[in-house]
Amino acid sequence: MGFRTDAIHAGQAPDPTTGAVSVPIYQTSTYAQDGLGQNKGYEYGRTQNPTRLALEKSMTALERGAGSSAFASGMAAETAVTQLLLKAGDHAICTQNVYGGTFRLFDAIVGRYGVEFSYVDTSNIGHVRQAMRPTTRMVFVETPTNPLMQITDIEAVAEITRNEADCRLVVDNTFMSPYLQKPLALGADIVLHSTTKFLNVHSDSIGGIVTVADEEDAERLRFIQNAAGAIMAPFEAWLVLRGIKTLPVRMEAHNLNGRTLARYLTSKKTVRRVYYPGLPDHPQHGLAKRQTSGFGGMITFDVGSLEAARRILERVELCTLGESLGGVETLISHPATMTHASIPPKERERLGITDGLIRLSVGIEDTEDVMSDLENAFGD
Ligand code: P1T
Repeated sequence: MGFRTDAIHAGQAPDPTTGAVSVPIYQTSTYAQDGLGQNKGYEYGRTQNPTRLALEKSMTALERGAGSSAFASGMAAETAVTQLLLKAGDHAICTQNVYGGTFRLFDAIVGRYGVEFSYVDTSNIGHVRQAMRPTTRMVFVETPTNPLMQITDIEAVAEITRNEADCRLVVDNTFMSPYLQKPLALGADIVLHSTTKFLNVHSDSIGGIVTVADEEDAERLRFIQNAAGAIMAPFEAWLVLRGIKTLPVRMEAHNLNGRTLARYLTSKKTVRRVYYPGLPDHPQHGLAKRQTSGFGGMITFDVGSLEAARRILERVELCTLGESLGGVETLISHPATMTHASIPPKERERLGITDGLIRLSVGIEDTEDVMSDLENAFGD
């Protein structure tokens, strides 16, 4: 089936009991069993839930994988991936300007269990090759990166990881969604999302999901999901299922608005630099064109100083100042003090996450309204 058909139907068949076209929210902690060892495939809510299962089937179809497991947040999904792939003595490579929470998880938690991380500019394939060690078990790539919108060539990294025993390529696909980018088709082994963003879209739930290419990984991940227990709740799964149905049409709208606003921002005197893969002067514009079927709605721009950024962030009215992204509403944020505050200031400076950086998650409102809100906030 085509992507748009799968977005509506995969995993979301009418309920066999009642015919309900919306997958019911199975709000239950346990299931009545017919006898000892006899059940309908459902024993306990942490282990199996039909609403969660529907979402997992939907995402397996959309990412073209072998299986998926849904978690309580994007961070819980990432934690499960580290539990799947890493143990003491292993080495892992991670894209250097990832979401601050990802860095915090690897640096402050997983690192304490005897796993060593190298933070690498994965948009430079030579750097990835150089960082590989015989003990490297995971290459974690975020593309585009949050917030600097750097693109990593997934196929080229897969070429490297494929030749290494037991090394998996993991792609955080949160910024693109499976509509715009399909990492497994490009050779990645594992793809994950914070479903909190484009998949859920209405900014009313927190969740995460992991889809894997390999059947054994899928089984092991289900084991981890049950054993460690950071499951997605049935209501959240239902909200994400609802969001997914309109993912294709929304991503087209984010895309269109993103391109228009990125071009507008390049025309502003106050804006020193615009980071958007859809602009011809983006260093990896060609790669983005090849690897994705659209550039999405995430734009980062630099206005030179904290004061200039503060002025704009405090003057916007339609754009909502807040963390998160991928909602129908335009969200505006300040990475240095918000999403990336957990990265030490020196490291932020080295990465280019300056105090003048503003991140825009372009929603699907009328573009002219968002533009005029920004125009008022710039005040020039
Ligand atoms: O917030 P949570 O659902 O746990 O997802 C974490 C996460 C993982 N990966 C990426 C690329 C992300 O952007 C995030 C969360 N990001 C934000 C909250 C933000 O405003 O950037």
